[in-house]
Amino acid sequence: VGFVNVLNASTVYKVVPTRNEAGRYNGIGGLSGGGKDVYVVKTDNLERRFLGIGGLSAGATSKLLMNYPEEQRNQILDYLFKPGFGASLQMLKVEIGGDAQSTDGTEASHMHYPWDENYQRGYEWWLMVEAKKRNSDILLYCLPWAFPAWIGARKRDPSNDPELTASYVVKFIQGARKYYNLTMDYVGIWNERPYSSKYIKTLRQMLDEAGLDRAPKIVASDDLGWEPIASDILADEELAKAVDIIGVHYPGTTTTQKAIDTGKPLWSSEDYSSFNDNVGAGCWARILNQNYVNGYMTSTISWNLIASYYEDLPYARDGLMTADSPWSGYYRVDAPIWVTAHTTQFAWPGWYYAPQGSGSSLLKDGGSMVSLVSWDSTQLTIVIETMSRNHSMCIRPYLPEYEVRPQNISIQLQGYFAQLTSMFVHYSKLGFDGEDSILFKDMGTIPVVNGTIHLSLGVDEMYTLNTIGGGRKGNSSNIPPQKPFPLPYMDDFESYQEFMEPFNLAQQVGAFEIIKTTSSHGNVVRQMVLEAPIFWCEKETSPFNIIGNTSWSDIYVELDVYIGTVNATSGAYVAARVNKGGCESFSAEGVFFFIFPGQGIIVTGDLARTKELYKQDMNISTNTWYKMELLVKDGQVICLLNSKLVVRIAAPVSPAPQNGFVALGTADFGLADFDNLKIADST
Ligand code: 147
Repeated sequence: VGFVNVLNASTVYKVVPTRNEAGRYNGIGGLSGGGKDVYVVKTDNLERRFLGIGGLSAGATSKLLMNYPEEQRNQILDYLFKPGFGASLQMLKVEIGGDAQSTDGTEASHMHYPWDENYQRGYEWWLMVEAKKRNSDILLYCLPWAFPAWIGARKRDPSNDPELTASYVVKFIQGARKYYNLTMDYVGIWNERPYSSKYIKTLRQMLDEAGLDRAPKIVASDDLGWEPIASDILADEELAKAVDIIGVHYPGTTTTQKAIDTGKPLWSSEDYSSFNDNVGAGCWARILNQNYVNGYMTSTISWNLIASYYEDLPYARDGLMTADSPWSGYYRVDAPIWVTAHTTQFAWPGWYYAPQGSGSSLLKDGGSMVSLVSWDSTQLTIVIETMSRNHSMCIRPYLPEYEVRPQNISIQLQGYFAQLTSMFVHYSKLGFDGEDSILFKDMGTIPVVNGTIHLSLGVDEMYTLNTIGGGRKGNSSNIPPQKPFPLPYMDDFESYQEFMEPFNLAQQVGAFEIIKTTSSHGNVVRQMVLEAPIFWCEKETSPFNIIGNTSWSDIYVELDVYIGTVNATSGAYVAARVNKGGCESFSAEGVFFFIFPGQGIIVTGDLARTKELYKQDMNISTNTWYKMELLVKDGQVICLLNSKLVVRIAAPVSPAPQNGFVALGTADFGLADFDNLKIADST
């Protein structure tokens, strides 16, 4: 059972793990000769500091996480954040909710209205607290995708009134501190949307004057290119002072001379967004190394942190791991977690990258290596990846053709590290075409002889050579089996704390939160948004909240609905067979049963109400609870209002969706209350 396979009589060692042993590398001495390709690691001229690997919770990607049974929830959080256990993430970036759709749902704003301020909404606060509990050093970074309408001061543009927008962002940062003792390390501008230099400078000034004991650094501009931010920084001294870090999205591992000339740290502040199978893991391994090797980037953040949204929403499973089944407790620890561990369990923010050509470089026969040195220059970590092109494509940008071949390499340590006699080894090989993967395997040590290490690298492999030791592959047992969304399903919302979002209702437009009332209804779910927000998506229609399973076809839904008179919506609905969410929500189709006080009822085939299936004038009152029932069964749509049959029509036929989520919501931005949701199969 060899972990060390002597390829030829002399020298080159291939770490060949077998699947069932504990894998101690039995360091064989007497190395000479070695790989034809020699990589020199020089650590005397260190410049750029590694600033950590992060995960991004935004666009409602963590929606379903909070509702996991406590045991599994803790296990999942450990895989993400607990040092020396799993991904051991060093940075957590979160959305500053803006009451608007931001990819897989809407995240609530801390200020729905100018007169409103609330730090109990959503799940980002909770997530940050859980991350900090596990790693008090984790760095926090926040960024808005969208803004409530009032932020634009009568324009749909957060740059229109810089002081107003900055005070809104500063409040979020102060609230984090005041209510959760969380210190924001970094703050961004507006995700993938235009910035104004004026706003960035105003934000810098207001952060500095906000009485924070440590004001966050500004990252700009979280957009898809290095321009115009790099040129703007070069041309404007005051802007250069305000911006601490240039953060770019999906850089394809490259940067520009202008970006380098700014002298700022360069980050890939959003990257990955790839399905988390082994190809996704290959993508992540390649960009984690090559964002530095090719593009000088010293931090890379994964969108998303964890795929905790209904799988049929956009960008299914584009997270480091998957937890989208809270009702069963089932989750998956996907390979990107162990790819992350290859760096994060052996190097920390503040360490230095060895410069390109002196320990960080592309490998001659494909792949790359980076060398990281501790702040005091006593520890060395070398991360190597050899991901082939077809096994490491990311969602974007296009990946040019390249070859990776098995190769023998020699790594020559110079200076202080030349005296090492061995280094610890962790190893992964991503399996394809039915082959098993080996993930984050402890291989013991590899000999260093005369400062030289010989390695025989295969394809789609990772090695972490390190002096620090440790490295632990956390393992939580008892992952429950996956089950479909349970039926019958009932929620009277009484178990929630006020201002929370109902757990399984994945809001796509609008913000729905638990409000305590003194009526016999007790807790209700209230749609809170009064005015169309400053969208992140191209457009939004009516507040829209989905739940359940897209395989549902014949289904029964029951819901109590109340529409008042002050700031109220004009109508409200329950729906079935709903086929869309995310930025496409405006075009969602299904069967929608609406009531409009003072008007009557309609049944439509879409959320936007362009496909009317039935209409009837009827006396419906404001300030009154109605029980709405929608049954889709055997080719019929049946609606009841206060237990009275009001609609019986043929169900729309294909191409109208024949299956989909259940949904509820309001006809326009405005208040409505919902209670006693029941979903059952149609029998
Ligand atoms: C990014 C967003 O910033 C994320 O919130 C999330 O939506 C992510 C999903 O992949 O995508 O936005 C992008 C949308 C489109 C492109 C790039 C980023 N694009 O077409 O190049």
